Amino acid sequence: SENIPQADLSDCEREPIHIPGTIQPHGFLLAARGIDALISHTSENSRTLAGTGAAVLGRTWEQALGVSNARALRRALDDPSFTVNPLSLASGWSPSSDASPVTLIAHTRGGFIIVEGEYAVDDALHAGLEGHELPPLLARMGKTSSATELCVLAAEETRRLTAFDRVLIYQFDADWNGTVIAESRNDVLPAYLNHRFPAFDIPKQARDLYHINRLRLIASNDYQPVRLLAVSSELPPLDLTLSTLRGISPIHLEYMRNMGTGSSMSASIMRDGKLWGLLSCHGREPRNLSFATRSVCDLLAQILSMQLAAREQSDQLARQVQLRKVLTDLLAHMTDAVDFTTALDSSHMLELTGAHGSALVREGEIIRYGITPPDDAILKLRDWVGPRITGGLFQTNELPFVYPEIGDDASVAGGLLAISISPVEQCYILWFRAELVTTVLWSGEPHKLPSSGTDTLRMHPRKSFDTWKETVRGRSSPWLQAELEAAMIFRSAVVDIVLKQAAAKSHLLT
Ligand code: BLA
Repeated sequence: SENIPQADLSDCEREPIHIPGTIQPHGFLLAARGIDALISHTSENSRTLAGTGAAVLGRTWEQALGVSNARALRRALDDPSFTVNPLSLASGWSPSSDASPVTLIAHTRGGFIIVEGEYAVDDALHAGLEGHELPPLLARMGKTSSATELCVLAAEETRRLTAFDRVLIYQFDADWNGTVIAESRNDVLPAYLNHRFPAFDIPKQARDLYHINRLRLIASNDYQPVRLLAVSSELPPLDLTLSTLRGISPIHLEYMRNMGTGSSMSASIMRDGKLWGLLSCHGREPRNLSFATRSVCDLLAQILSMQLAAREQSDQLARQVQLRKVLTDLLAHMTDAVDFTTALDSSHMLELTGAHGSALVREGEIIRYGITPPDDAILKLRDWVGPRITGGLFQTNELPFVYPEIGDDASVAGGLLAISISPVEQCYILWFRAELVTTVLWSGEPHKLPSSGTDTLRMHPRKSFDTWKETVRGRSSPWLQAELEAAMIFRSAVVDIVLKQAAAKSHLLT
């Protein structure tokens, strides 16, 4: 009936995934307000020297972990470098001879000390990245000839280290859709290379969390969640943002089952303090990795992010140098010319910004270079763009979206870069870039939103990940920073010349 509230996509963003009240079962958790405080939270499955499960509540750290581990924890908390990062206290420690060895990992969050005991995993066999292997790996990464090749190498290296079936480098766009830009895989799981996944696959609060905690492991997609117990029901739920065992959103576990991924690990790739992408690993079967191996993957993601940033910077610099040369040539011709427009030749004009066409408009007069819309369309466009020029420049790489009147001329004017020389004389220079028609391979149809189904009030992830092709029109390649800069430098030179010529003219007249 219409009175039943329907779940919708905004519910996804409301799920408080940092306080799930559960952990994954490949370890246990203890928490207390301080090093001298009594244990206030524990997972139902905990095994300590002070007993198991609820029996640990109200005990001291010494009683639960033993004197030497408690001392190590105290030392770690006193160390100023110990802030929020997980810290390995003891490897292979066990509360008793019949219990499995655990690795203790500690952090502080929301006024609590949280210690997680992860059951030890012996993955040393494939986790072969030793310190001495790092320099040659870095050198190999540095020698790759493109960003894509660099990402492929990082994916391959991560797969070698983790023995996952598939490793993807997943890059977010401005709308938080993600595209798989590199992939390393065996034949166990399907290929997703070049596929784009809609933003709602990873809701905002999850992306925010991955900002703070750069790595997460989901050891199995159908594990039995372990509940957290507290000494008092009045205590607020424990914030597991930085926990390594945090219980995973049931919606995401369903997503993984739909996709056929039994286990997953992803590391955040950051850029300038923002989430740029994910280094994302999948196994068809459940898979657990040691803290040490996970740390190496985190390190790889960070190295990748730095190398991508460095590469982007050097690409920008190279483009800048290229454009400076064009600019120098143009300016040299212009200073000798009586009227600067006679110095503008087609090849320099187009090279200056990497355009396919350009037009100089002065009053009703138009000089065209390369491939442009016809004169009447240029004049109309000039009238439209004039008032939109701020700080001397206007640019878009999706002109048909902001100026639908461009109509069929969009094929030669998907992108527009415009500078004003003299608004009084109605003098402008426009550069055009041809429309770039591209095909986006979506994994599943993006317009078909996930549904709440009929039986429940919560959202369900989509079931189909079949490729769905979308043809994208009306856009050009984006104008690069160096190209916008070149246009601005050119503009100030022309403005200068025009002013000087005007002054000379008025001098002659008087
Ligand atoms: C989390 N969704 C995630 C994560 C990924 C994806 C990578 C991070 C956790 C992880 O590493 O597994 C999505 N997984 C992908 C994508 C691929 C993949 C794109 O393998 C491509 C190959 N998900 C939905 C809907 C909702 C949703 C409709 O499809 C909400 C109603 C939620 N996704 C969701 C939530 C999380 C998530 C809540 C956080 C899980 C957690 O950390 O607890």
